Amino acid sequence: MGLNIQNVSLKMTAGLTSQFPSEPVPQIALSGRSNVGKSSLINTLLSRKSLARVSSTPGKTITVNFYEIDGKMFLVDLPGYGYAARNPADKEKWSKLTDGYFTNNKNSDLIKGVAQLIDSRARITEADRMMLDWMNSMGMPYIIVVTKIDKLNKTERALCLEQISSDKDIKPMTPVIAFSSLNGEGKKELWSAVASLSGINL
Ligand SMILES: Nc1nc2c(ncn2[C@@H]2O[C@H](COP(=O)(O)OP(=O)(O)O)[C@@H](O)[C@H]2O)c(=O)[nH]1
Ligand SMILES: [Mg+2]
Repeated sequence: MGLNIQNVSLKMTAGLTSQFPSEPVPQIALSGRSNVGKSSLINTLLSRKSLARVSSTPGKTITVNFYEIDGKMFLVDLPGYGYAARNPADKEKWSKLTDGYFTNNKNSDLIKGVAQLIDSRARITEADRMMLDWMNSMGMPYIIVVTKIDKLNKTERALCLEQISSDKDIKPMTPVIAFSSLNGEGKKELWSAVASLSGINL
């Protein structure tokens, strides 16, 4: 019964779409720009210090990382986008992998939803909007996770969450979760949302 989150492993670090695992379990993808706090969120969610690599310099390797949880689901760490210094070859690889994950994937029916990460200070970027547009048009279920919320004071935080919740590109009623990997805020809410998207019992 339930999900044993002690039982977790990095099942595959895929640089090619052919390496995507095909276990018949639900997948929840994590999307966001480089440095938004995706790796930190994975570590926080799975109560691990360094399962996912956290870096102060935006990611060098472009891979899709599949974390298997208790043999029952995958959390899928998509490559971060929007890193300005990226060269054309990297951009190409990013598109190929991300596109390959969502649209050219024989297991795409296993993708039950996306956690879209938005930096509480940077707010919604153009690249975020492209992703939101795409999910809206595809009818892909998603939730919004506002990261690094510890960096805002009370007033800033209220304004930030209000602005994001009422943003025109975010579907009405979409869950918006304030999250901090620093102090663990939002971890419980995020797990509930992930469970509900994937149809898993916690
Ligand atoms: N204050 C604060 N810093 C964070 C938080 N999450 C991530 N960071 C920092 O943001 C930087 C990028 O984090 P990382 O998890 O590697 O982001 P990724 O590129 O999206 O995987 C690192 O310096 C982290 O320590 C958070 O919740 N609060
Ligand atoms: Mg990362």
